[in-house]
Amino acid sequence: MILEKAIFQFQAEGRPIDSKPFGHGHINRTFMVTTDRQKKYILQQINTHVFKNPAELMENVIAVTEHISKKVDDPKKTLHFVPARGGEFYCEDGGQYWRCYELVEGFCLEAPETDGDFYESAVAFGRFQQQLADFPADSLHETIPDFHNTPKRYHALKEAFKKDICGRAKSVEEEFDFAIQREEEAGTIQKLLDAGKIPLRVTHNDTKLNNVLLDAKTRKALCVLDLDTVMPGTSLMDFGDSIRFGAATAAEDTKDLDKMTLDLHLFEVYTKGYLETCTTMTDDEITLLPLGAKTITLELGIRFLTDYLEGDHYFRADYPEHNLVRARAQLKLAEDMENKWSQIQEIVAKCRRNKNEVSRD
Ligand code: GN1
Ligand code: MG
Repeated sequence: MILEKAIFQFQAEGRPIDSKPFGHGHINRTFMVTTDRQKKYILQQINTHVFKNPAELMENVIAVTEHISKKVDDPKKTLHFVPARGGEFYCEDGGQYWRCYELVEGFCLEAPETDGDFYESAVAFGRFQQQLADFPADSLHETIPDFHNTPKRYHALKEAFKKDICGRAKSVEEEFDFAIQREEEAGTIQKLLDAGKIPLRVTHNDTKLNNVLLDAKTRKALCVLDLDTVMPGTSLMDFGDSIRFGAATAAEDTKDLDKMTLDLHLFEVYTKGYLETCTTMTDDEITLLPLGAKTITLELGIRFLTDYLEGDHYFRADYPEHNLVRARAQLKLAEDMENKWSQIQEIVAKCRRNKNEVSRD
């Protein structure tokens, strides 16, 4: 179904008069639509190659946003989806799935411009976790099975390396070896989760800074976007993914590896904001935060590497080596985290102490 037709399938206010591409997602196609009543909507085509069951995906999204909407004082603090003419929260035509939500005015950032911006993103994701602490995580569908199951991601990497369908394995031996040397440690969080030693929570699973909507005037957090991967999971990966993306000193796909390091100051800013807002974090979870950051960084590195080996069919690549460049940048960041390990741990300990002092006051 073409965009022009999809627009008319939803119970929006007014008739669509304009649409334009919106955002920087790697997976879905996103448009902003304006109607003749000056209402603005976000219309998205769900990528069914990645999300095999859009109906279940939308069930998750609606359940979670309705839960949150009962807890907020301002409608801008969560997303509001628009039903299609048939009453479902998506429409389907010829195997294509679309969904629509009301645009919340605000802005998203690719990199923090101030410490305050990054702090606010921690507040947004911490609040999200907190608001859903009483939501039954196991009632959610797994929209992408084993999404952050790091051992399974390793398995996929090894398979791709062995099969080498694009003849690229030889050129990535160094990156492959770096990842494999860390395989056991990178499986720790999944093992703890499987053993019930850390809690299963409702998690966002794509906690990049650019998925946080900030208020244009106050620059305070409004809400988090991109709820497609909301699933049962661990808060450690949510925390870690924010660090991986927002506390890095270079873009996710930088070619200049010397520029890719962990900014310890931003790490502290985020940790402080997250722990202050998400007060349901257990002691064990807090202790494991550094490992969360390192694990998700390695995991994304090996996902990019796997996709490169398999011929770039998952992540949209702007040029032939793009996924390799992305993989290298992530692995470099993981290495820098290792070099700064004791400082990272000290920061987490300090933020834990501050949080405990505040809650005792
Ligand atoms: C994908 O499309 P986007 O940018 O929201 C990916 C995330 C990765 C991210 C890397 C469903 O998210 O897991 O961390 O790219 N989403 C999915 O930028 O695979
Ligand atoms: Mg996403």
